[in-house]
Amino acid sequence: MKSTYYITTPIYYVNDVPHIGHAYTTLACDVIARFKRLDEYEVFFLTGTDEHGQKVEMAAKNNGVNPKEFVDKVSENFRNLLNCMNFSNDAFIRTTEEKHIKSCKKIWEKLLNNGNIYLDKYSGWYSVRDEAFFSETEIVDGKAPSGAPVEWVEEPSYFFNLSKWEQKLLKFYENNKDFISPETRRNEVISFVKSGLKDLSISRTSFSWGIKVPNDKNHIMYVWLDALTNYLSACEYSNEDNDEVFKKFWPADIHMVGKDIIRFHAVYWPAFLMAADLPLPKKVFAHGWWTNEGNKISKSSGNVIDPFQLVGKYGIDQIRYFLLREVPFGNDGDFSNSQLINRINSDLANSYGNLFQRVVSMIFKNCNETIPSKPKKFNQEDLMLINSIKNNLNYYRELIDKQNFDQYLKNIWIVISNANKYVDEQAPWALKKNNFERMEEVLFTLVETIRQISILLQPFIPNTAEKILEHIKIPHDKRKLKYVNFILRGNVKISIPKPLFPKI
Ligand code: ME8
Repeated sequence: MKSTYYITTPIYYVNDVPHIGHAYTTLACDVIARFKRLDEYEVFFLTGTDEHGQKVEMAAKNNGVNPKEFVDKVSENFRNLLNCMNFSNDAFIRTTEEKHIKSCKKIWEKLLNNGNIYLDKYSGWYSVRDEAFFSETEIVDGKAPSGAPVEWVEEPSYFFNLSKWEQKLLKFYENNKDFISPETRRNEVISFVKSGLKDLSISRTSFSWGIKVPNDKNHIMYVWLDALTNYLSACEYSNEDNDEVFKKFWPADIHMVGKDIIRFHAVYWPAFLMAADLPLPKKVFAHGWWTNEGNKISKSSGNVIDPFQLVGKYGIDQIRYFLLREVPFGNDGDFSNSQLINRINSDLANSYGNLFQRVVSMIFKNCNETIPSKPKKFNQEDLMLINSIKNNLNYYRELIDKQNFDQYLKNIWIVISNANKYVDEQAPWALKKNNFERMEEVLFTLVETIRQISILLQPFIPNTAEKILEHIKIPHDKRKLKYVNFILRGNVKISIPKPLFPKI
């Protein structure tokens, strides 16, 4: 039986337009999901939209439509992003779906029956933009720590007994060192929990756009309890007739989030799950924050980077490559057009694109349009190149499991650069005149190296990797990771290649 792998993105608030930050999180998940599929896992890759709450209700009102009409329309923007960036998600969950509503009610009842919910009154600060409650001590200059405006709220509310879970959470972090990544976020979360957890308000009564609390029709569920539960709903938590999918995929292997929402995923979510007697996800990774040429990205500053426009201008694989190569995953990053153009020209066009172009053109011109057959022998230089990826497959697996995308790409680009050097040193054009057989060995070694590189690049730049593998006639069913260890047979006809990455 195949191993399974369940990976999730945050579900995005529909009131926003999808921007580069949303594309970034989903891209990271897409790369991991594609890699795991290549490594023969049965993958469940989930994304979706967060459609309830005060923020969305207000946005609908400002647009003069009822919330349901509004969310039906704007959640479409996030579905369009999937095509635009070539994302391979297996499911798209909306929190207005029936099966999600059922899941939320189910988890609420579980928490209630386990004695973890009680009715009281909330009085304190609330930030609609963050959809979060804040105590007096957290308020900075009259605002939430994120800079969002806050309002004073006093209303009856159900509470979750979060304080009871403080020690259990700390113990869980201690026993599961990889649960929160990277390390800085882990430390941040641990010190937050150590500073003392207060019970959490989990219902609201002053607006109505949300899921009704099962035992009290005057309350709607706090939007974060509703939103986090999507990870259960999507794998059929509330399907009473069939629990196969849930058993197969839950707990999730990784929740990928931005650092802004780590507290919800690494504190509240595991506490809710413990309290509901459900297994905990294996990892929460909180990546860094993109700014635009040094400035915070926001709709109000009008500097939102539109992924649809970027992809239209530069190409899907170019943007996918840039986002994961430019900034070590986990760190903040600054988006700059000039850096993007540099990466496209130097890494993609001059290095990888050029390697493919020159090797395939030489074969086309000099070897009767046919990749030479596998040589009888390889010399030391050939083997160095051919084995550099083969011998390190487990290292690449490890880099993906650590979400270390830039290192993965850097390593591959070292091989690309070595392959380009090898072309210069072996000078196949000179061999053509005096040692045709050696020229064939050299060209074979190069195509074999390109094959391995392209198998490993499929998760990152799927369209281009596919074009290359097609071009050198690697059958579809021989593109999985394990086939890196096989070797090309050669002796297949090829056509003249077109440039893969036009220079900008
Ligand atoms: O928080 N840089 O949704 P959201 C990097 N609905 N990533 C960014 C970014 C930026 N500048 N801006 C946004 C919510 N993101 C909740 C989630 S989950 C159960 C509920 C990404 O639409 C990043 O992943 O505000 C961040 O965590 C997420 O978008 C926030 O999306």
